[in-house]
Amino acid sequence: MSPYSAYAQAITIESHLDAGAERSLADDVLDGLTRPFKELPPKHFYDARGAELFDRICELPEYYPTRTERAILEDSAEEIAEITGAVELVELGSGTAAKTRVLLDSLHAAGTLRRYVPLDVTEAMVRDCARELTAEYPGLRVHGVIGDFERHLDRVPASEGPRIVAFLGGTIGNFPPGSRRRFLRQIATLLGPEDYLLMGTDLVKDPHVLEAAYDDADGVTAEFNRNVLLVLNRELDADFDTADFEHVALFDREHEWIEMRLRARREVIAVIRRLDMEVRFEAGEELRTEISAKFTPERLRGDLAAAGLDLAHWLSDPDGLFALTLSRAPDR
Ligand code: AVJ
Repeated sequence: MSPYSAYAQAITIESHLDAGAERSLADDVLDGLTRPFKELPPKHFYDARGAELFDRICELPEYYPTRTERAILEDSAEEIAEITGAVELVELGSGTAAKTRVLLDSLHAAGTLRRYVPLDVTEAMVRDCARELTAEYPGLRVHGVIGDFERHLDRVPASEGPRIVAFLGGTIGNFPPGSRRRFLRQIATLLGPEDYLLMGTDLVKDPHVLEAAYDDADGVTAEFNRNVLLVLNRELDADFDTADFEHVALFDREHEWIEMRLRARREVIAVIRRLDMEVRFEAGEELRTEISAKFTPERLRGDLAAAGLDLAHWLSDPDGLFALTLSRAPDR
């Protein structure tokens, strides 16, 4: 048997991308740009250029979440393997699975690891990481699910033993409070009595530190923010000029979340041909493009509890910038 066929057997990939994905951008634009307070959901940032800019953000000195989460993972991967005894790792929004390798290493070393289940919208990411990881970890099977974690959680295969469902990076912060709890409840349906949710959350801290993380000196985040307009230009045949919009990032102390906005520098009338619509911005008018919630332990515990989850282990860095938590679904 050639090594190629050995790897091929170790890999299963299923795709659930359909016309629904494109409809969601059109629907979100129709819905979000006709409101009195204009808004677009952050998931549309991530075309190829947006993903590249996000990777650059993760390397910025001001953007502490990525490196801090990785450091916590490195410090506690062994403990996580011990606590969970997981035979499989399900990862929501797996991307390049860079941080995941730290976990896979410790589960592999503990001798329990059998399967990795990445779920991501980017087909190439799922296929590439399936190929790489089956080669890196002998005996590992990868069951990749190409889909949107907001729509396709029900496509995650039934578990084969104790599992970790990982939702890393602090992406839970992109959900406003109501849908955050709804989404956590959906995640809870993936957890049996032996399973854990491993979630990364950014923590409340000095607003200056937070605002710098979303408004870096090199302007990478500003470019990432404006890139969503280029997505509209390409996908919906719109005619936005990114130079007409200023990047705004501010910490909302009441809601404890970062907001990113695009503020019109002058009156802007944009045409979105594919939707047969015109959008008008007054000078100074803002479009909200992202919220990124920051957590206190109390609030996180409350959100998890509202989803029927028990926060069992709190793992953080010495400066308390970021937290990884392990939560369980008590017997239902
Ligand atoms: C990928 C959602 C975790 O909120 O920090 C980074 C996205 N936006 N800089 C975040 C982001 C601006 C990031 N998440």
